[in-house]
Amino acid sequence: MLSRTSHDRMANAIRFLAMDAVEAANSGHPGLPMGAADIATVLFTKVLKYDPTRPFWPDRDRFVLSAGHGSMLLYSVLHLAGYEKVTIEEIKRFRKLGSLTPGHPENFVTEGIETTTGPLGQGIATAVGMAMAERALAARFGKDVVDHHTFVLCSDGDLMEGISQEAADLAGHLKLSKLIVMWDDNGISIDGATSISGSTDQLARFAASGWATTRIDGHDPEAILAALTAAKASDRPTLIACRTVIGFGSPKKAGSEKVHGSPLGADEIAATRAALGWEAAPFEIPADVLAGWRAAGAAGSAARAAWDARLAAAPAADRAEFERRIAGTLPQALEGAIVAVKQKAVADGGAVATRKSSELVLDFITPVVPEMLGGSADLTGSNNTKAKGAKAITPDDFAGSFVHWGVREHGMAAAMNGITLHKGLIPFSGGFLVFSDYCRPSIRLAALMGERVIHVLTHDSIGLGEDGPTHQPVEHLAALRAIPNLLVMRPADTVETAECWQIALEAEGRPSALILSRQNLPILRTDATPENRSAGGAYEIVAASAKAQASLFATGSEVSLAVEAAKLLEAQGVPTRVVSIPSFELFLERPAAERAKVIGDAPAKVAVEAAIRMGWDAIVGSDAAFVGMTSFGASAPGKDLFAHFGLTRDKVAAKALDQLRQA
Ligand SMILES: Cc1ncc(C[n+]2csc(CCOP(=O)(O)OP(=O)(O)O)c2C)c(N)n1
Repeated sequence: MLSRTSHDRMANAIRFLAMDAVEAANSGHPGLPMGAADIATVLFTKVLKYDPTRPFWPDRDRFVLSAGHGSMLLYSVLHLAGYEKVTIEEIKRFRKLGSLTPGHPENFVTEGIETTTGPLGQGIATAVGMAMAERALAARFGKDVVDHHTFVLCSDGDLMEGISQEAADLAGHLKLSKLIVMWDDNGISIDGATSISGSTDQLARFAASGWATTRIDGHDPEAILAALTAAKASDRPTLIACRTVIGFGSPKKAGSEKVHGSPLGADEIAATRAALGWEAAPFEIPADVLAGWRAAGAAGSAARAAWDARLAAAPAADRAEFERRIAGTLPQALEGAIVAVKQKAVADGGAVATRKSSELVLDFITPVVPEMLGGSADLTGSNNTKAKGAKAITPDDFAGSFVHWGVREHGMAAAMNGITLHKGLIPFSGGFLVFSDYCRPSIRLAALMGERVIHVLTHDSIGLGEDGPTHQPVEHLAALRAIPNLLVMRPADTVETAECWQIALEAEGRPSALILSRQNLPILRTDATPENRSAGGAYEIVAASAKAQASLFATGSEVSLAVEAAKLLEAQGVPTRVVSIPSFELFLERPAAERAKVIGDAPAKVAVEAAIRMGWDAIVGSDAAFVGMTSFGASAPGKDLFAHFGLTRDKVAAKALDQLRQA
């Protein structure tokens, strides 16, 4: 047991690194690191299982700083504990361009950071996914290989966000007993005391969702250790309310919102040095303190070495499979399964909704890609994301491959990020496209982090019909296409759906959204070969009978509409080609010359998509005509709506003829 003096000095090292780095950057958030330094010190010196020399050791405990604004807490701890890359120079470069110490923690920048946080509420919900992944992988590979905890430090703001309720609800229901949340209960947010905007009994709220809860003095190391020890033994997830003082140690600013998000100023830092008895200069760590920290960091290597030995002793096939999954490499059999779906689709013929096509794809690929973990936000029968034979995960049995997320789109999307960040599983969800808005903050983070999560978003346009405009996406395709690094794919038939699934799975460094129809669509592609024609983002799906006078461009359900319009135009003597564009992003990433070839030089160009035009000009040019939506939809059968809003073969053909006349 550390003496109280040693503990205090180790915690003060965090406080001064944070204070001095924020001062040097002239921006940042010193209040949280100063207030939560005792919690972090106990966690990282006595409880957390980690090895700074192996930041990606698969069975390390995960630590998520949900309150990302407190990033200097993490950087200080990583530096002190001995993460090699987080040098004192990097701490001095806090918030500078290209540093390993950005304003908010970014896992893809700094080793030792488990997830990117900053948008409040995301971290706690992402951690739920990490804890789920741990359970699922332990069920598959056994406790010798997978047995770790997930710790979260969250703030008042994290708990004010609605997503925290979805996270709490999921974790409580699933009995994620290895999830431990420490709440930095300082009663202060940016506007002042939290009591000006809320009065929830957070412990009662979490208890109601099935959590163990406790309240401690967050500056008492023994109480912190006792609470964490009890939490590890609990059969439920645990919330520890740690009562702390924001900006602890600052004579004038402690306990006030003034220390939340601005530098303390030279005078106040000097006063804090005096108050805490800290004589070291900025960015200097007294030798005894650094030695204490480094010893704590080094202590984890024994557990890591023991784990290495256990993995080495595991049956060879299990070990190879575990390593493959952690590396994120796909099984070779995937390609064959994709071709098999295409062959079946072509042989069956007939019209199928792409959500059903997707289900068929899943029936073929999930048996050969066992790391896929599906789910739906209470729309399983509508999203068709449950493959044949897939078993649901239950609180007591995580051997399944499907998650009933409940009506919790946001919590689902954040937890999916945690599942993929954990490594070993590829999460895919089910939801309605219109409710992708509810997932958006988490999808955005997945795109920023470059994580392979796959969102299956069905009921993709007015084509869904009677449910009406509340359920009919109009602007959502454009909104999703606006997110950098997100692959938005809208396949036109079963063959394209299979190809888009293959692309999504192979896109290791980016999330995907598969946009699927509720209504049946005819099969257009009859080539069932290993070639993935969707991979280029756009391709000519129907050639013109002679030099093309018109090019029609469409995605998803409107490709068949364009094909009908092309027939009409051909019958009127206008050679017409059709280009299917399953993905804007993949198309726009191709060289300009290749794109120009696909777009072609026909004098008439018409794009058609049952959505707003935004985004299309970059593909077809602002001179092209567009047939789509300019308003919300309406409640009626889908076919009637297509006619009502002018998404018809005749209208598309007429637009092409108009263009030819003007040419
Ligand atoms: C979703 C979201 N909304 C708003 C913010 C801006 N913001 C950063 S910290 C914060 C609240 C600070 O209060 P608290 O969470 O208690 O942190 P503390 O003051 O204790 O450091 C807000 C509103 C954010 N980061 N994320």
